[in-house]
Amino acid sequence: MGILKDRFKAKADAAAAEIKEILKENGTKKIGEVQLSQIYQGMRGMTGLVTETSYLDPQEGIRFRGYSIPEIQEKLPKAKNGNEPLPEGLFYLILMGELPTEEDVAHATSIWQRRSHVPNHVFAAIDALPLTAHPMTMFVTGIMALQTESNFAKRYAQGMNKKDYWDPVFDDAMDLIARLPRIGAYIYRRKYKNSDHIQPNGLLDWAGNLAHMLGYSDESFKELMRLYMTIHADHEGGNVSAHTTHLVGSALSDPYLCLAAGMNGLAGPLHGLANQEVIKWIFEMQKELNTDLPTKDQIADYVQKTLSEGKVVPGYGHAVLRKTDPRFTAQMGFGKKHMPDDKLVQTVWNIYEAVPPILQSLGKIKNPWPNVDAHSGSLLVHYGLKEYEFYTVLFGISRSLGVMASLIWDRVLSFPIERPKSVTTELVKRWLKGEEVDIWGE
Ligand code: NMX
Ligand code: MLT
Repeated sequence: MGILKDRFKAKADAAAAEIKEILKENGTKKIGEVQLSQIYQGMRGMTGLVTETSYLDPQEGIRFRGYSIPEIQEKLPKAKNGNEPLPEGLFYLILMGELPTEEDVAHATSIWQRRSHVPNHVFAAIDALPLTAHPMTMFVTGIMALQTESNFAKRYAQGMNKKDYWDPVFDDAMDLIARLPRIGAYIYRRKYKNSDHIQPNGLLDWAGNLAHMLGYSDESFKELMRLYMTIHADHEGGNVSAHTTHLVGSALSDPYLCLAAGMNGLAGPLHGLANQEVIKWIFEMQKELNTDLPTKDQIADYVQKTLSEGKVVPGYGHAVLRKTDPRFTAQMGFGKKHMPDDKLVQTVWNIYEAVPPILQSLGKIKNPWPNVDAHSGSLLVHYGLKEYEFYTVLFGISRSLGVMASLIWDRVLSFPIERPKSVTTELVKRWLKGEEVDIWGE
């Protein structure tokens, strides 16, 4: 790992010097105004974070270090005989800020292969939960049990110079990423396959090995995992899982504690759990309408029913995006190539035609278009992975790439503890009356 770490440190030192200079010259420049409504309404549209790994353009969608999804699909190295980008390459790109060579990607694969051992007590901790526990509960329990292995926690306890924090955080991040596929697959096989576990294949790439351990040997399922793990990895810094990981890290909690916290956020139905909700919703619709290929009119009626019950249409809408999510489009491309006649996949495409005009007609939804979660489950079901409660674990394994790369940057740039000011409505009312109150926290 020395080569990667040394290269990273050289990049980070240069970036830190540049940021110092930028702040020296421009630190007092204003980048916007905060409206009262924004502090009550989820801080939408308020720039409050620096995240180096990716940037989300509301119209265009995500760019990883400047590269769009179609660009990374084209430019990132592939597996032998494969067409989809390897997530190792995406990790390298977002961490280092430059496209990897084939050799860089092979190096990342070998680091993760070597560090993938999961100690037995982690499996024992997961086994202590009832089989009825949600896979995300098992996943977070597994990550927390793995925290015993934290290099950062050990070195901090021994006493460490703050300049060195990034170094064990780097090690922990790589260890964690390496081990998560094993934990995820263990959960899947325990809950759904009678604990008939599959040993890792040390010759496979990170996502290919995940596919193998889940029990899906189809080569195109491996390809799906490579694409899935690449496109779910990062979505700039303000989404709940990334922001939570970053926030908890700012207290110098070790990467295991940070990732577990982030994954708890991902487990919410408005965030990552939406991928299970989409398939659950479609299965319920199929059952109620007694068809596995509902017409667009039937879908439209079902959407109206969902809305009239005061529920959200899962997989649609976004806090930042204002167009169809390019991650949806990438998965649609995979569906067209590998399974154009699959009825569930076709239903997802029919929903894509039926839903946006209905949501638009309500007049209050800022983005009527599909997000990443509207498509992912249907591709998994095609290969037989129908157990939708497991889907968010897959999202989480992928998201570890983005949030861990960002956490390394947070520490190498010495970002301080995150502590925004909050106010009470009482204070707001007094401020509105013109009283002299400390609304700005100065
Ligand atoms: N179905 C029904 N109502 C919706 C939807 C939807 N898909 N999306 C937004 N709304 C409602 C929203 O609940 C709010 O209603 P009200 O004023 O009555 O409280 C109103 O429209 C305005 O919301 P927006 O400002 O458009 O959206 P916001 O930024 O607050 O929320 C989401 C963004 C993603 C939480 C929201 O669109 C949603 O709940 N979508 C469905 C769940 C989902 O797919 N989440 C996955 C997001 C991606 N991910 O993986 O994390
Ligand atoms: C994500 O990938 O994190 C979601 O699209 C949610 C977000 O960006 O807010």
